[in-house]
Amino acid sequence: MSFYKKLEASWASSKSLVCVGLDPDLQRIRKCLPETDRPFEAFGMAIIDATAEHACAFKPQFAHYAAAGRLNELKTTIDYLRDRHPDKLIILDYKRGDIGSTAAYYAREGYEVYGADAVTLNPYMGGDTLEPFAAYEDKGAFVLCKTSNPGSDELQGLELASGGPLYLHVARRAAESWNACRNLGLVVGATYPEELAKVRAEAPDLPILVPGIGAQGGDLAATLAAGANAQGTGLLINSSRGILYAEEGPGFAAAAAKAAEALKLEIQACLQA
Ligand code: OMP
Repeated sequence: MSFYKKLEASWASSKSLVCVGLDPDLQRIRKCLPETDRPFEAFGMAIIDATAEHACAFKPQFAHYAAAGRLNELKTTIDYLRDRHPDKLIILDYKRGDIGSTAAYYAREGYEVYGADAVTLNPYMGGDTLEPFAAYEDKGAFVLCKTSNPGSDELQGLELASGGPLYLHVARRAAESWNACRNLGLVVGATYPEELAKVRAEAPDLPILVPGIGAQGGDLAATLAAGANAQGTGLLINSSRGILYAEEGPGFAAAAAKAAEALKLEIQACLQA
């Protein structure tokens, strides 16, 4: 199944735009699950089972597992997610970007070793660095466009001599020449809804992954008004800490389920308004 079809199917079956970010943090997990020798795996599986009903996608964040020396738990968590919840999109957030010959290895890592349906990429080395990823026709890639962090304007907002900011140039490229294989999406932070509206105008059909809701204080209503399409989809609204650590204690999974459901319902209410 093509990446866009899989994404459409995950929106349709879940009736949700929620993407649950898996950003495990050992200190916080220990308060939830004090006694386990595979804490990232146990925590991830519990969160997945508790929130799957309310989510179209999960986004494991590579550095959180790598920095803790727990990449084997990233792999088993992704395997579990694919086996138990095959209709959910798995986005491996590793923000790679390198010369094409090396990028081919990163693509193999993300899609074949970890089995992700999609990855996040940094496109600022140029379109040739995306090609090894696009060659996996059933897989997808979300390219950073206008990121959620406070300093994202420093480079992404630079005005080009040809007119308009750099991030809009990236949006146009991703919608057109970079997207020959029809498997790209964009990343735009919920902390920049005005910019999201401009990106949506340049890339009306691209799926957009939107982090920044919850812990980063992004504006959900403005995000949906700026980026949702006529069908009420087109976006994956990510929340990581806001769901994972809704409660840091034995009731963490139930609290995460509640937080994911609340986000799903708030999205539905905004879309209906
Ligand atoms: P919370 O702020 O806890 O919801 O986490 C946001 C997640 O999205 C983190 O894993 C970030 O690495 C990721 N992210 C951003 O926060 N901002 C961006 O612009 C892009 C990403 C991303 O690519 O996922």
